[in-house]
Amino acid sequence: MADDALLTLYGRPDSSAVARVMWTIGELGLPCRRIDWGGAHGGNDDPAYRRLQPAGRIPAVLLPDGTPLWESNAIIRCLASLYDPGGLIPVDPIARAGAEAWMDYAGSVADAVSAVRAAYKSPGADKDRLAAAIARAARVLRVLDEGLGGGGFLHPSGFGVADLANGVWVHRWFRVPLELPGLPSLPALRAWYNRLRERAPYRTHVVEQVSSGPQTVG
Ligand SMILES: N[C@@H](CCC(=O)N[C@@H](CS)C(=O)NCC(=O)O)C(=O)O
Repeated sequence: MADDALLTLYGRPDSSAVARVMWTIGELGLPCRRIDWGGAHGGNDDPAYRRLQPAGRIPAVLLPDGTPLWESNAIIRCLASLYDPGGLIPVDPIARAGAEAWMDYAGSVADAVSAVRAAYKSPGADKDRLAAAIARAARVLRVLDEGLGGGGFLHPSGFGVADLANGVWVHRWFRVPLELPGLPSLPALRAWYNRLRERAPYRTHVVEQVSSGPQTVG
């Protein structure tokens, strides 16, 4: 590799998991070569790729020394720890666990937002299924809304891994069609989303890549 500070990422840019890792790399200002992989590009089952990413999913990342990383949140934690300890990720174990709790909670956010998207995109969009999915998402997202309180970011130490793990799903949430019935009011979450949108790496890797086309019901 010509540039020994270069990261390599395998993955298509419109994947939510790829987007949050690219966003992290952008926040860290690290040079990165992204190779289109997965989706229409294929390659997931190449034996050489499976050695980097045992599940055949995207993304996979190679550190400058060739060490492979997989699972987006593990990659985010590792890059933050290597390149910005005490910044994007707390060093103190208790503070770190607090930030990582929000990272783990992103799994619940992903499931809830995905269920709403699947319900409104399904042909004929079943009203009961949609109402149940929206009610569940409202409960899950209210935890973020209340966690954010008056402002700032998800973890008291400031912008970091907690935000990086959740930001793509909240973007997807605020892209759902406004005509869906029963959408909750989430003022603190909306304000946080607006603060994220002020960050150039978020706009480049999340807003412009993920769910960027029209979102329609049915
Ligand atoms: N938990 C994994 C999820 C990885 C995953 O499911 N990625 C999806 C895209 S978001 C994927 O590989 N889909 C198949 C493909 O795009 O080829 C992570 O966060 O890295």
